[in-house]
Amino acid sequence: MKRTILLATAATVVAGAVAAQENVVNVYNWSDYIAEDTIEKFEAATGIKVVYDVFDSNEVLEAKMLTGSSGYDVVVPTSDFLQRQIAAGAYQPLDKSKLPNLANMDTDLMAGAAIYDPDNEYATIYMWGTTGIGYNVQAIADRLGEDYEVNSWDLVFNPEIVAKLADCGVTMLDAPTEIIPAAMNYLGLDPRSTDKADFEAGAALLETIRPSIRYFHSSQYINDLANGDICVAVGWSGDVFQALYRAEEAENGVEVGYVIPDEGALQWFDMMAIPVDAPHVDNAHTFINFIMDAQITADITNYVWYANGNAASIPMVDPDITGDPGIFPTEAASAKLWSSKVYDARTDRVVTRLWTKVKTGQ
Ligand code: N2P
Repeated sequence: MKRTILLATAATVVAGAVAAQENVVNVYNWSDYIAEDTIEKFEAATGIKVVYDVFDSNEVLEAKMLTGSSGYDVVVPTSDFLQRQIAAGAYQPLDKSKLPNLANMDTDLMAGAAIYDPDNEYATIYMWGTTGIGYNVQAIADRLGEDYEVNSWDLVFNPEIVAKLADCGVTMLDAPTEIIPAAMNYLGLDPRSTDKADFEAGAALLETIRPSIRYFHSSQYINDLANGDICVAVGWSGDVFQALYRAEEAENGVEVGYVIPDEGALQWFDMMAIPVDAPHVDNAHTFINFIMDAQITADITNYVWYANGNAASIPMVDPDITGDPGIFPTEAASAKLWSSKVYDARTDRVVTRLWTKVKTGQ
């Protein structure tokens, strides 16, 4: 308290200099994406205070990064968005001499991330996952029969099937660059295509099923699935597992499942990066290096049920997690995953316009 007052007074004199000296790191991460004790442990280990904000949309983060002066020191864009933001000059190169824990990272996964960020110059992997289908096991069995196997995008993209589920609540992420390509893939088109006609075809399919969709939102579905308030969510792997776990904890009888459909799904990488105008660059490096500690990353994966890119952490990850094909896909499933593709500004406008149409149902 005393310190805050002191800073506030000094700030009126030399705002910039004081801000630079504040022992703070401003972190902007996805919601439901860190262990309960990570921040506490970081503060205890380093004496640096964490100011932690959350978002649930790459578009929201991107708007802040492209505007600049966000005040954030560490942010976590998905790799395709990262690529476009690097090109726009939104980030500063990592000072790898301050990141000894880079040695813990999985070289294959980092090579994958380097497709978006050559030589991993600007970012390192935080967590990765897939965009698949979360569902309420009993609600599906009640509506489609005990023998119905949930293993296909039919569940949400076949208009007749999804119509049978509309009453129990079907939701989708508000993530146009993930959902439209999933619809394109279902139609047999390349999910990485940037052809306008392909986007239009994907969006047309989404418009067909739109009457069966309760909402488009990227974080609300965790609690709703856990509570049995919805029965299907096109969502992110770890979030669905968090719903499963919350339902188990609540002992409310809701059984949640997650599937990477047989037709394939998006595999994405979320990356830690430092904005070009970050006020606390040293602290940002200290934070990123701390997260890459093997035990700290293992703790995060064990809490949020997302796979990570930290090879040294894997022995400390719960075998139930490393052994779950929904989190660490089998080789056969991996072969069907696609990676996200960066869109140029024009393509992005096409996708945004189509998405607005899908969402509003007009
Ligand atoms: C965590 C969502 C992170 C994954 N709630 C989105 N890339």
